[in-house]
Amino acid sequence: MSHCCGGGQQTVSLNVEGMSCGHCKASVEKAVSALDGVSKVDVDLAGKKVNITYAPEKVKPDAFKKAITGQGYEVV
Ligand SMILES: [Cu+2]
Repeated sequence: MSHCCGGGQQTVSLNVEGMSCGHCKASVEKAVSALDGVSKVDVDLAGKKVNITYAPEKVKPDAFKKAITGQGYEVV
């Protein structure tokens, strides 16, 4: 089975502590969007949330947590 334009996208919302400015936002977005299967990363600084759209057959939410903690932020 194959799709020409990516079926089965999923979205997850993570609560992340420690993001305080545009630089933090950019670091998190860059680290997560570098993962294979991630199509969209949306950081909400005020809400301390990171919304990620991804292909579940390619990447698991565990990888997002690792990428974010690897940048020095805490996933709660
Ligand atoms: Cu910052």
